[in-house]
Amino acid sequence: DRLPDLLRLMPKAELHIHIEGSLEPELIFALAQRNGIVLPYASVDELRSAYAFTNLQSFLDIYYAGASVLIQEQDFYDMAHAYFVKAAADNVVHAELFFDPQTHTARGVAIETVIKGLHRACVDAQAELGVSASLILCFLRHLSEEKAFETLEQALPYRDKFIGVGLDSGEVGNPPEKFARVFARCRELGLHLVAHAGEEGPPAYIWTALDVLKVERIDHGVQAIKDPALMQRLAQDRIALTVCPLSNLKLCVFPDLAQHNLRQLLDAGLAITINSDDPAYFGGYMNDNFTQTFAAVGMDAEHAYTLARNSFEASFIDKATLGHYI
Ligand code: ES4
Ligand code: ZN
Repeated sequence: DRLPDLLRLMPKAELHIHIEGSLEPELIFALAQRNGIVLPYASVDELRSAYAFTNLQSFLDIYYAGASVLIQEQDFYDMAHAYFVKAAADNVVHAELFFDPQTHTARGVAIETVIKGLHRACVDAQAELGVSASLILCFLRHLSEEKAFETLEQALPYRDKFIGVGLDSGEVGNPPEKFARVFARCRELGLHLVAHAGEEGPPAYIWTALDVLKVERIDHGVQAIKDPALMQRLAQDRIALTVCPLSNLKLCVFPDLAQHNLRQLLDAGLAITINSDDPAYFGGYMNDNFTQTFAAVGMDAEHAYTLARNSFEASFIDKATLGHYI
């Protein structure tokens, strides 16, 4: 069976990766030691054994705790560099990385430290690994829109170092329209716009992400299947969904991978992509997501080709460069 080899070897783009979610337990411990931080876990194995999640919030609690070891610019560089090495090994040739500045500024880390470390890793990824990479700044939706505006202000001196903004963290109770004004401002600034919607939240959140925030892609979006009119809208406008199968499995959005709806969404003509979300926490990088999902839902080489092409078409790569990939 040559399908797993095709999945591993085909060039692909990753459009949904929280860089703080690529922090492996070993690196968490190494950075804690480097920065003199005492973790509430005795060992790497003890930390990893805490990775048993029941929903999004149970994961976010441990994900924000893990990110607390990131202090210096070099810490952010080392985290992103480790991700790019894994991405290159999976034949990811382009990646758009989410980062959560508020997770760090709330602890007294300057946004300059965050952005400079991550951006330098993106520059080196191209030179050393042939991976093109850009950054997308995410606002934490459990915090206020006022806090999002403050974060945008702090980031604007580094406007040339990120290509867009997104919306992440706890979804239910924090609908996209809570961030209508700050997204309108980002749109005026010429930033690309994306938002998590329909991961745990209802189809209504996908509608308002599109119609109020005017996002170009939906992160997750798997709950769209409950709303036929929304399915039609997503198909007609070629709105990409950045789906993360192993994430959905680990956060109990689906009871097992065989019941994931990705194949139904793809066969309905939606612009589906496969992504890793938080690979250090969900047990797999890009090729793990591809091989396990294909085995579970029974897709073929044509699905593989469509998913790879979708990943480039849904990316924010400029039109001229896109022609090198598709
Ligand atoms: C996230 Cl899986 C997921 N959902 C929402 N926000 C997030 N931040 C990091 N991972
Ligand atoms: Zn995500």
